[in-house]
Amino acid sequence: MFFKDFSFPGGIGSHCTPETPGSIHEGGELGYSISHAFGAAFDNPDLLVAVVVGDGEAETGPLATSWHSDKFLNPIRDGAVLPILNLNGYKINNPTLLARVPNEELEHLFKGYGWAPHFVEGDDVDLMHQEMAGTLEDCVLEIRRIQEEARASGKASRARWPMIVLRTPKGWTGPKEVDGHKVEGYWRSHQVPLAGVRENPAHLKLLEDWMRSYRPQELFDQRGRLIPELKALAPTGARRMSANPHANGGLLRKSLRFPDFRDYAVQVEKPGQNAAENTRPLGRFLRDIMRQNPSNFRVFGPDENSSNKLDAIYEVSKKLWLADYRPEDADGGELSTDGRVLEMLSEHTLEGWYEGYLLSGRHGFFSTYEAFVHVIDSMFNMHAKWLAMSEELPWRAPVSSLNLLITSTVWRQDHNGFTHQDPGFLDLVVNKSPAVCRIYLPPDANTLLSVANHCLASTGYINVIVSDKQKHLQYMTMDEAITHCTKGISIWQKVSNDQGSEPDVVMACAGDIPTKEALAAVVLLREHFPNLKIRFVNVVDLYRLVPSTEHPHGLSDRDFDSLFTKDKPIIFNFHGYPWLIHRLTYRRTNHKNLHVRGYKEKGNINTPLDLAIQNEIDRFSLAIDVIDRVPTLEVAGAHAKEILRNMQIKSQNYAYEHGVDMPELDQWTWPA
Ligand SMILES: Cc1ncc(C[n+]2csc(CCOP(=O)(O)OP(=O)(O)O)c2C)c(N)n1
Ligand SMILES: [Mg+2]
Repeated sequence: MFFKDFSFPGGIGSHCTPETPGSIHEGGELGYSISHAFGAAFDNPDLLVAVVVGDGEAETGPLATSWHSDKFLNPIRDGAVLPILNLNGYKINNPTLLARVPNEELEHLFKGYGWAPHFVEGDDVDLMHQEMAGTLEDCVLEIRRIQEEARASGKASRARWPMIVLRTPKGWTGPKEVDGHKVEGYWRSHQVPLAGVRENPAHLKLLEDWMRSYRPQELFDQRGRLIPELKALAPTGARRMSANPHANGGLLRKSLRFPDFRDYAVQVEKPGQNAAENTRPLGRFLRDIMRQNPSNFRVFGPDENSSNKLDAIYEVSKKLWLADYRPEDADGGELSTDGRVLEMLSEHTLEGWYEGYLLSGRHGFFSTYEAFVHVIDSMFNMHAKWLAMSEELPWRAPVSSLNLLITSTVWRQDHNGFTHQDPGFLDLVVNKSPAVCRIYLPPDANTLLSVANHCLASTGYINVIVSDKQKHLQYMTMDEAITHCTKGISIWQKVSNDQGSEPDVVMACAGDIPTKEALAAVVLLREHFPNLKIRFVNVVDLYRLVPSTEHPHGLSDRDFDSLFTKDKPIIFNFHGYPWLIHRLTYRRTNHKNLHVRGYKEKGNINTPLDLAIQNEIDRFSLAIDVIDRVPTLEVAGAHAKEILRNMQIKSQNYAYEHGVDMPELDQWTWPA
């Protein structure tokens, strides 16, 4: 039964998949065993997380950078992590680098990362058990000593935590040789050392001998049950590895305590008149969440929380820093040995910590630059898969959602340029199970607050929120924002003039800058064509575009058709790559009339309007798009088109001459 369950079609996975009780780390994609372990240890003062690291895994980027996690472990309020680097010498097909350098070099390496390495080496099973047991004991005592000292003195400082380098043969105790090739102690032992057991009797015999070498008759009774004296060795209840509640974090999860997000609202008297930094009120909201949840909420960022205008958070909790301090750090450094904001320039390590923190039952928030969230593409993939599988397991209690704020976005890379323009993460997100992914593009500060409040309270999802950090026009009062976000997509009545009739065109948009340009386009069109009936639709919840049969947030076809019409032209101004909107809507009735603008990889050092013009998401291009697609304007609109084109040329020339956009265009507001 066991053999037909393990790694067998329809059975349980060969990795520590979500179906494996006691696991928070499948390890499918290698590289973040250590960061996951640290995530579990943070704010768990009594927890000791032992983590086995493959020597091949240790060559990956995420793992290599995660050794630095030791500088973020506060011995007073955090638990401990004991890494066990399994130097078995090989990967799938190659020796490992760390196994082929002298021990002295290894020792220097790990000391250099701040660890105190202990070596356990050999291949004599009985001796090795003793030696490993002794070393583990030394390490645990050392960990306790560090913790007791810090906790007694109340002074948190950097510690040289122990780690173990365990050098053993790969495929240890497996077949020594197969078909004349060395297997035990060589890469040939990786995963399936005997490939031909079905057709090759010699292989089958080797398999039998190998299995019998573990003397199952001494371990199991006639019916295949573990004998009572061995069973009695296992701990009981939550002490069992499989029943450890930290590895089924939803069981330990306590709901966040929330201040009322409405208290952080930006005052909006009239829509589209005043600008504000969209992320700044969110920073104040996060600050007070941190205040009310001092031991189970963390904020993560790759050196960017200030840059992303979330720095209000430091009023309540600083950035954890246990390494050396300099006098100048007192001047705006916002560092502290008991800070609860984690900043390190490794998106991998942050994401790993955050996942480990969530999977062991806590809450958090991660903000990162849009272009570089791609660094963790595959980690996002793995977590999404973990969540999707976990949803099918009734015994896994739901964990808090992973909330990812994507900011410093493509459209405002004024001095950074082309490398910082990449809104493609959303394309990746929509590949994943609709059961676990959400995408929000709030157009202003109040909608961002409403979305963030919703996301932080949720469980079981990855919530991706796209919002730029620069000053942007504010459109909605808090009440309007809540209504808009609740619907996820709506017609902006004050901007539309098709009430009671059919529109000539639908102007749709998603994202802060695209929304502003679409609004400005509506104003231009009104000037030139006062009778044109325009319906203005804004999308906050991107999955509203998808059919309801495909995503729980999807609109029914009937609702979609009534918003977007069955036959009128739709101009959709999108934050990301335009084809994503086609991908989400290709089955909708009016898809053939849908014309999407978005980022097309045109950019450099640009002013915001120049970048918009280059990618044709600007007000002039959108107005031209409308002229080209509304049948009555195709010919009549020629003169207006000329004027709009001239405006594009004029504003680009101005930008190249002065380095900024023409003030009247840059400071454009909705006509009062
Ligand atoms: C990031 C990543 N790259 C490649 C693989 C494919 N892969 C699976 S196992 C393995 C070798 C791992 O070697 P090691 O970490 O030393 O593990 P062990 O020797 O204990 O099997 C590789 C390359 C993977 N799972 N993840
Ligand atoms: Mg190995």
